Amino acid sequence: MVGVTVSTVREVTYEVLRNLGMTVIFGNPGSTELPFLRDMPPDFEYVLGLHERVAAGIALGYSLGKGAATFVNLHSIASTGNGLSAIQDAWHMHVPLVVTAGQQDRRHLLAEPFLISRAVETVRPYVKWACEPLRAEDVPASIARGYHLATQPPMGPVFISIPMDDWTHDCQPVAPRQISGKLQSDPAALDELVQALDSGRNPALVAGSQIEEDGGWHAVVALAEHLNANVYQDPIASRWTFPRSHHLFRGGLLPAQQPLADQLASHDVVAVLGARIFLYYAHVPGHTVKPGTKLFQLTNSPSDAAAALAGTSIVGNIATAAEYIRAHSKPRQRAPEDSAPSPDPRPEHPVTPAFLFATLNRVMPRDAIIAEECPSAKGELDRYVRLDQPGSFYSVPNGVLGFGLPAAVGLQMAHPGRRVVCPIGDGSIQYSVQALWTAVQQNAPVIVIVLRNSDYSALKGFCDFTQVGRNVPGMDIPGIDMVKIAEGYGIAAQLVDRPDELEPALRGAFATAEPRLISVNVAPGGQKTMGMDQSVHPPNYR
Ligand SMILES: Cc1ncc(C[n+]2csc(CCOP(=O)(O)OP(=O)(O)O)c2C)c(N)n1
Repeated sequence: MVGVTVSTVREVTYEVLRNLGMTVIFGNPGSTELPFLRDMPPDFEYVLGLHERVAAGIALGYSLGKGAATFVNLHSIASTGNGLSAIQDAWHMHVPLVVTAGQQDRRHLLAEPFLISRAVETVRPYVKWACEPLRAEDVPASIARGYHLATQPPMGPVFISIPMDDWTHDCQPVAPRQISGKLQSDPAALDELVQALDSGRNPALVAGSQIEEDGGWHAVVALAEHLNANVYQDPIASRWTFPRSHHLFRGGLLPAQQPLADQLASHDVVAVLGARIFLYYAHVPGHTVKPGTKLFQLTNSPSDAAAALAGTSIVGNIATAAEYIRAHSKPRQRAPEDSAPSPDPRPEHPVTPAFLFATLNRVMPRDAIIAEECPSAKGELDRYVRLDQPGSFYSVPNGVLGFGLPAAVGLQMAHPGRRVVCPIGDGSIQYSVQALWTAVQQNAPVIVIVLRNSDYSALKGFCDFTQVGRNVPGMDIPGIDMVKIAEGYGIAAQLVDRPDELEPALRGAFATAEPRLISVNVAPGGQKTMGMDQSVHPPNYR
């Protein structure tokens, strides 16, 4: 066209990313990405992860911390495969990652060259949209389209595969657009819930992770206080979405049918805000809730609404729904319930997880953030760590280890004014240990606390829980020196063996503005599986 300045796919893509606010690129490069990455504009930053699980996992933490979409650039199928578990985490956690990966040169794809990628097919079950644009000049608009899809509720990752010869093609600019994707629930359906709450004897709320996705923390606290209702956290919560020391908070629900129904048995109306009904782990059949209980679900996910096992589901934004219910329902009075504080754990040798978390809770700033992955010590963490601010807690969304450390680094990068703590098992840290290096390179002062019990305690606990027995291989991991490994990546590290060494080590870590790793020799845990023991009648796999 005469008189129109023609840019390249590469130039237009950088302009699209700039307009969408995605100027930090998380990745691990390969030959198929070099034509894009060369001469990166100076207003962009590249954050290198030494493994793609780590690069995409740090992006995930960054996205959670910023509450914004984040751009990831992986290498062909080689690194999309490696990064898949982080993409899966983003899928389950509703995190808007815009993931791209290089593809071989279009001109010889038919000949199946070295590094040819079937990444689109590989990631499809775990993304909202996966495509390889049919034409080179569609690449920037595909990234914009992916962004707009990723950021609409329920948010989630998208994937675009880009052949390496596309970047030099001519391309027209892509005009920036705005999309408002906030969906309001049907007021008639909310009125039904209001009526149930008004006529209920003892209603309860279940807080789920979507409360944070929808910016509903304060609206839900206000609703709970208005209703004077007990509040439970959803089972195996990937985010804490209610202040832990609030007088209405009653702890987490158990992840199995009958035990969960038993926990809620005293309530005649249960409103689940932003969670599935329900996320289970052990198969203990039973009712979803006690028969006769009126069960409601508010969710931003049509898929979760469709999959709920029981009750009435109302799709829409959680924050505005909570505000509507508060404005239309009757306030309730009732005498506060007593809840005995957990007893102070004693300093024992080896250190117990309970003592570790009680000490951490005493020492850490009240606005600290936890990104955790300590399977057998989860119960103690839950009991002793009390954080009351939004955005304080993140955990493995679907049981795939490797989430915790990269998420902690990304969260720390997103929140330079808050301190991120990563309590992590000596087994779990091995799945994404390279994130330590990025923490050092990015000056992200994350505090990593390794619970060193030299085994897979959670699995041993599960063996007992399900009566599989202990004659199972691969349960012990002796001889790992995390202090040396951390030092090898350039991070200051120290070993804690005795209980009296713990508090000074933690205080020392909080006093510096650098990343730190503290490896604590702890007593093996795993007496309970996600808070459950034989009393719940677990499945028997023997
Ligand atoms: C990627 C992945 N591999 C394996 C597992 C199975 N798994 C669940 S818990 C666990 C043990 C983790 O060990 P550690 O971090 O030391 O915690 P501990 O059980 O000792 O508390 C393993 C291997 C998993 N969930 N995810």
